[in-house]
Amino acid sequence: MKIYKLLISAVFIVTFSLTTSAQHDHSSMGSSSNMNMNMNMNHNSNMMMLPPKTETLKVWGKCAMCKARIEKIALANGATTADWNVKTKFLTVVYEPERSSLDYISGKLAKAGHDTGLKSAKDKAYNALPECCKYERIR
Ligand SMILES: [Cu+2]
Repeated sequence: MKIYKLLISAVFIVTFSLTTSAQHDHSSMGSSSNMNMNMNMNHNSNMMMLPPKTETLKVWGKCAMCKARIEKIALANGATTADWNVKTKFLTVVYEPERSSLDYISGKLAKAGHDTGLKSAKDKAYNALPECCKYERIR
């Protein structure tokens, strides 16, 4: 009778541990398939259009000519809207992440002689700016 009880409890323990490990397997499988689903969803949304990004970048410049130049460069390089504030020296751009980036626009501005918060212009590019545009360089 004692042996019988022991057997039952052994069976119970084995069943219990099997059940819990099965549950554990199940939940880990569940979470990994959830992860796959999320990854697929991200993948799908990457294939569709991501929402446009609005970002602000410091761009050194001086005058209305700078404003026209800076905004034109941003618009020519993927920005859908561009607004440079002559007082604050901040450029606000809206762009589609698939088509442009702040880094990319920044590089183009530096090439035209404008230092930015991300990239410094080469001296040659800065020197090529019209006299009225030669802003005070900070670096
Ligand atoms: Cu200027």
